[in-house]
Amino acid sequence: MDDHAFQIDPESGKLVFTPTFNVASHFIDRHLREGRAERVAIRTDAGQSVTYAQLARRVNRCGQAFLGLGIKRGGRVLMMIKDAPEFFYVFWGAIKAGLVPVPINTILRAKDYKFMLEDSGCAAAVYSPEYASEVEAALKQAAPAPPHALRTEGEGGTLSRLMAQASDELKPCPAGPDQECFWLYSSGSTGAPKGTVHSHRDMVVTSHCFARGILGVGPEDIFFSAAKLFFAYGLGNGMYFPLWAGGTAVLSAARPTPESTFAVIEQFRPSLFFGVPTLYASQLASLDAAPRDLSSLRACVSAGEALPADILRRWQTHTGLEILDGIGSTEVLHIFICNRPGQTMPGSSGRLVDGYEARILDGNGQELADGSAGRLCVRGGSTAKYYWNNPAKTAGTMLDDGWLDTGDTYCRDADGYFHYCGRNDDMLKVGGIWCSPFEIESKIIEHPEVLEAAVVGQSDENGLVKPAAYVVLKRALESYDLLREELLKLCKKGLAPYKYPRWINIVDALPKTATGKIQRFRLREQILA
Ligand code: 3UK
Repeated sequence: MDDHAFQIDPESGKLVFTPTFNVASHFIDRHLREGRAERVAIRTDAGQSVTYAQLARRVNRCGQAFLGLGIKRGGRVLMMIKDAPEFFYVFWGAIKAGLVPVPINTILRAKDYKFMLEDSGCAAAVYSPEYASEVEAALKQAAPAPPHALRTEGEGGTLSRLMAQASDELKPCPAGPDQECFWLYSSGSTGAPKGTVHSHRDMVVTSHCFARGILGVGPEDIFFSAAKLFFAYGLGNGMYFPLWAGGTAVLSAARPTPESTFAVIEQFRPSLFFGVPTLYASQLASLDAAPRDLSSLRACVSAGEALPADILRRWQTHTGLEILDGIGSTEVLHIFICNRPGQTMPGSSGRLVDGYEARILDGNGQELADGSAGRLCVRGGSTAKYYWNNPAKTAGTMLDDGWLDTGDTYCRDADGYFHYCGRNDDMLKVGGIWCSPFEIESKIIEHPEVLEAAVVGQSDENGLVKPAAYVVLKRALESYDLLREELLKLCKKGLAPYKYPRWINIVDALPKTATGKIQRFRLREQILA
């Protein structure tokens, strides 16, 4: 075998990589060798279209631009970039040049970016001009500030200008299948995100196991992911699955609403659509009002949080299509348990994806029989090796022999279907994105009238979890309407937009431990009672 290649071992079905392996060669350069140079790799709703040949040259230019800045091998490149072709250039250009791209959620606030700029010790931060105000505020506060900060385009010394001056040739930096390739930040229950370190092999494994194994992707497929590229789910759906298949990625930088997503589907006629449950729920409400043309789709996928059975059933009635619900995580990189086409069980996350193993453990680490709920642990070829700079969290999550603790409680039935039973921590998924109750509580107690606060998940009318706040005040007030308004304003201004509490309840006291720690699980029990 030439370098940068892999084979499937006919006996074990496992992927066997050449010792020298830079994943950019497979996802980017292979298409030129295989005669796809003039095929369209990317289309955008801003009217752009990029062929595989153009993509390969721009990836090289971008890698060369980073090397030209003097960024050394292994240097992190933080990416606050919208869903647009530049995202591809930066991500793959960095990897091909031996650097480590770190895509970051683009709807965060300056304080979040400051943390990641400092925690990653990045060599460069690259951002779309749209996010300049939060990112540049963070760049001013960060200590130390990264040596290089670049807007992708627009005024001043931008990446697009450096790319225009750079060579369009670049040899892949020799790496290995198990060498560090890219990071994704995963949120923690105290609000401090953890840099999750992935290797060169990991995108190959998820593409092979999930995109090929479950979806059967091929070069004719057109992919549209409403989940953005910065999210591990969207990174696969909207970028590296299409590149794996030699298909076309359709990108939209717009906020995913029923109108914006349906408009993209009608215009670009994708064969595969990827969303989160919250979006499917709002798309259904819009379909009730007016039908849309979804005839191009052959499969719809949902992940990020549990898909309520009722949403799946209503979607089937309206569109004649299934939604394949699957659970993935930043640590595993993509979906490892999933419903298969023609075999969906509404309300279940489906069965194991081939290539992954799962165990459900009790509190003592003993494996449980089918039908009992416990901690879900998973093993497979795409799991992250460690969290950056966080040996304690690494030891708690990445267990012996390659097993990973998902932090979820699951129950497997006799037919091998997995049923989600909740989180082992207090973290919430809102619209598929992590939300730390601690972070929202900290914001609420900034208000001078507030003594203490607790935030828990509560189901809305679609059965989807949203944050609910329980607030104890320092003194009684005549009316609570103004206070509720002020608290909402405080949260909407200081937190990422999806994190504000949808309900604010004023209460006399909160359930606590003897040591004074708020017991969110007891609060949840009290609400259900
Ligand atoms: C929860 C689900 C029930 C679960 C992700 C697809 O969501 C992704 O990654 P994150 O790191 O979160 C992981 C956690 O989210 N979850 C995800 N999907 C489901 N719970 N049903 C589901 N279908 O708590 C899990 O531990 O943000 C999803 C692909 C890649 C991903 N990173």
